[in-house]
Amino acid sequence: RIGFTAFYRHSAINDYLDELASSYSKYVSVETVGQSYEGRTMKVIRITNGDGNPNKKVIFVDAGIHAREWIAPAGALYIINQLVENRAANADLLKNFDWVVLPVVNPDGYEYTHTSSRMWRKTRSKGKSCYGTDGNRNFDYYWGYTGASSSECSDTYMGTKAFSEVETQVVRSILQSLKGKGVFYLTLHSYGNYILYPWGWTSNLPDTYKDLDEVASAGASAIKSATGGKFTYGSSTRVLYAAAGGSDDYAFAMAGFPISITMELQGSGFDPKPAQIQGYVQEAWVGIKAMVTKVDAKY
Ligand code: 0X9
Ligand code: ZN
Repeated sequence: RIGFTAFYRHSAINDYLDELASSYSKYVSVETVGQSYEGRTMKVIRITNGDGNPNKKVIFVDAGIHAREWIAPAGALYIINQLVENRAANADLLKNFDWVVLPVVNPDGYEYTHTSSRMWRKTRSKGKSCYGTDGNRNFDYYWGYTGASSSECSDTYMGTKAFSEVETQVVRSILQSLKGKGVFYLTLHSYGNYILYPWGWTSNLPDTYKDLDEVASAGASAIKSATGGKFTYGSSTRVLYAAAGGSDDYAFAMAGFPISITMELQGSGFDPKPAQIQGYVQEAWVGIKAMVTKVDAKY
């Protein structure tokens, strides 16, 4: 039904979620959480172990806020595939957590990279002279403070106001709805092999950076032992660059997620060959499992 040797279109991704909900109704439910600017249906899948406990901590994963980063939605699908279709092997990851996954935050941009312009990054909302806002500069925490552009045509355009985009509003609602239960927010991007934690808006470290660092480090070392792959981890400003208005800072500061991680999957570009998908998403999954195990021990 699903494989990891091709990239899927948005409608095929939605179909996969719906198929899982009907085949595994004891464990899985799918909910429509909004419509994109161009009207595409945005769906989240909620995965449980079926024990009926409504009070579990929640892990929220999203991907594809940047349109061209195709390996990120593939990584989200792999997570879903493993948690549902390889449930027995991953029982530990569902014992104390429910998982909520939004595999494509920016479906309009994602489709646009399939049909028109492979390197598109932003949403597709219409501006005065250009299209699109960088979703990962559009969250309301130090919005526009640094590393974001106020020029509409820039690839890192911050938008007309915080949460100007319907797609970032959807992520905000999910994050806010999980307040108090959400312990781990993971947002998948590519590329470059990074495991990043707040802050993105300042080079200062959060008070609890040791917890973040332990989780990130667990992810990186698990990958290192499994594949030899090297992931750099640290605060996103310190190891990458300063950029405010990201979803990770928002989840951490404004929605109470004690662990908030941006993972930049492997690759030497935005366009891995289909034959590389499986290896890259499997490697990410090794790191994610290790991070979740650490989160489980802490919260
Ligand atoms: O710049 C970004 O949004 C991310 N890198 S990417 O190459 N995928 O565009 C990094 C985001 C890190 N987090 C924050 N700066 N808040
Ligand atoms: Zn990105």
